[in-house]
Amino acid sequence: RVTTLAPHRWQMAPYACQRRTPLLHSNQPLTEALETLAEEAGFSGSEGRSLAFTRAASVLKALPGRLSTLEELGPLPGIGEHSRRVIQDVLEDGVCAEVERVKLSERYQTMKLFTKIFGVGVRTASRWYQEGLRTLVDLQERGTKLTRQQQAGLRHYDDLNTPVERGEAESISRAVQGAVQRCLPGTSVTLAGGFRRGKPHGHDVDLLLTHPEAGREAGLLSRVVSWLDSQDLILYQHSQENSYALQEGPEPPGGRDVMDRFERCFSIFRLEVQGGPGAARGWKAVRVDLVVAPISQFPFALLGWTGSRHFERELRRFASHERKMVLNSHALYDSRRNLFLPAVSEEEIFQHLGLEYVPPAQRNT
Ligand code: DGT
Ligand code: MG
Repeated sequence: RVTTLAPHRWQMAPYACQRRTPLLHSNQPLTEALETLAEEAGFSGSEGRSLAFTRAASVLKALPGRLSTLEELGPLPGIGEHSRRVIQDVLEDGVCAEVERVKLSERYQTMKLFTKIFGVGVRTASRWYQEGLRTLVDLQERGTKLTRQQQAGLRHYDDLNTPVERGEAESISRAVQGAVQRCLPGTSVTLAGGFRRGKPHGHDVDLLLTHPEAGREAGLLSRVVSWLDSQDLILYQHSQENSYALQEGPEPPGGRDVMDRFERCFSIFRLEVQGGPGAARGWKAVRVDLVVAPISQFPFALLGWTGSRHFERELRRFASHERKMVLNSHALYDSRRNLFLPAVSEEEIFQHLGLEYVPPAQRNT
């Protein structure tokens, strides 16, 4: 008896927050190509196009095996025509000419160089590019006006663009732990961001602080930062006060960036090191974000600061489009019933949303 096998087709849930996406996957060359185009689109201010490439890459990261032909993709959600062409090129030739062109283009390379400066976003980088600036030396020689943050970013450029190892992140976490125990015993320090998702290295260290008694955390950050500073552990910092008032109700998604409303410190730490690039001087500059959350908002803050960025975006999109709920790093609001849905854990937030729980290690979309 002869059976013809139908070509294999992958199945996939439409939202990235409904899928499990491990750190390591089998389609690296494809996702790298798509993410380069996503980055390039972001540099040109084409947010929609950037998102389309990011979505396509995210689908491929969740595939359980290596894609060998375009046909296997079938009608998978979230992969548009342009992304399919890129995938086909890479599958057939190992590279995609469009991606290679982008990578070699002066604009892309310059934008990458400038946006890697702490405190420089796409808009500033783009303006500098238009003004004819091309190198870091150009910035200095032409007397470009820089904020205090950008000056620090430029001063520590090489260190800040050297990956932070997990051991280094843990050592910084311990130093902050020591500081909070002096300032407010009982405060917990949680390593969030990529490290919580199991990444072996990252671009910064994201630390979440909270205290089990509501209200005790007020004013904590400035005391912690002063103490760390007195120990010569801080090379740069600027803090922002808590500007979130629950009474106001959450803002609609896609509006202002609501994740930035916690009491928060953007800093550069001076980390003592034995080996690596800073070994000769004995220390290395590391980007650290300290965020203070009141205990009632902690599960939302933890979920919001664990990432990935695309996972977060998809969670909020799912909440809004599928559940008429507004999710941010402070709260979850049900617009149909006009009420906030409290939670004491990340699991409970997923339950409120009617989503299967996705552990941090599977949020690498
Ligand atoms: P990394 O540090 O490059 O290894 O990777 P991640 O995943 O740790 O990325 P990171 O540190 O930029 O951000 C971690 C999560 O925290 C991310 O999913 C979103 C949230 N987050 C961090 N900074 C901001 C911010 O300024 N605004 C908003 N809305 N969210 C942020
Ligand atoms: Mg991070």
